[in-house]
Amino acid sequence: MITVLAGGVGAARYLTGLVRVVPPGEVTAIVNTADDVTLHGLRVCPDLDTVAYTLAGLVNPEAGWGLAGESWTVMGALERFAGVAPPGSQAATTWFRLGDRDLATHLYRAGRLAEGADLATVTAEIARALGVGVRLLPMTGDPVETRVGVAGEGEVGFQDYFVRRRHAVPVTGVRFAGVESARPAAGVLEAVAGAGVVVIAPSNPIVSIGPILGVPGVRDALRARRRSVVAVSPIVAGAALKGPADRMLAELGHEPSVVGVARLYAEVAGTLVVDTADAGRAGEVEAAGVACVVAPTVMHGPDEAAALARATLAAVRR
Ligand code: FO1
Repeated sequence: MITVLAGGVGAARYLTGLVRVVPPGEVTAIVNTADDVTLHGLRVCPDLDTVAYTLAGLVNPEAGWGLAGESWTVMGALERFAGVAPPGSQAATTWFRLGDRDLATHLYRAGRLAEGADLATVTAEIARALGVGVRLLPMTGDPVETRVGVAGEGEVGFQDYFVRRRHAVPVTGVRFAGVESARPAAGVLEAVAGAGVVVIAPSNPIVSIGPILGVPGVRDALRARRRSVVAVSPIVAGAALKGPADRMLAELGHEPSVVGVARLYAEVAGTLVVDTADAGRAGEVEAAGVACVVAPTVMHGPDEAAALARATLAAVRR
């Protein structure tokens, strides 16, 4: 069994490579839910859906999220209420784009949650419906919400920072509201303790992997088997391949480099895989107490993702 701690796009790409190397049924993905947002009475789970859609081969390949071949009729029709929604109301929100087919996923999830099903159960149903063989586990079924301090504006929700502001504003702080009292979803701690290898996928260390590590019990379970936990750096030559990870690291006082990532993960991961562009920094990664493996980590397509998955597994089985 291989367990992968996963955020959104980078993790989803990595997983498409991993399932070419090992049978999907041997993979469990523990997915971040702190990006989740309740909108239009629906519980939207961006990272769970991005992983599910990507593994199902249904994701919009340009965006990395949402469904390919999507239509936007409902969003267009919702615009007509923008003029009457009172200040502060989210009911006519269209800056967070929910496609017509994507909405079906949110309708199903909201309906099942309203019937009393827990998020892990509903996630398994959605994965089964989409033909996803990897076991998808939310990190928790309890409400955890990433709150981002934005310079000069106070604290905003994650999607407000990431989408509405296009993460083009410096962050002054990040916290995961509710994480202290969140219970790991059923199977999460067992998936960490029982796996042959645990992989921390190339996701944003602060807002994608950070919340998962914050769920009580997860950090300890990883630390207990640190030697067979391997992380893949999402930072290559000081930059993030997608999203604000590099800027967030710097804005929050970490070095935006493989060394900064190594220091963040040193307590829970014994090995860090860095891109060939960062081969020269391997010594500093090792000085941070983390074994360093150099391999191509930029995944343009499934072949490179599979090669990275192989290198990651080899790094631990050394
Ligand atoms: N990202 C955007 O940049 N713009 C959007 O309108 C948007 C809508 C959206 C809807 C559903 C979903 O599952 C993801 C969506 N995302 C959108 C991506 C999302 O903000 C990110 O995937 C994660 O939250 C960060 O990993």
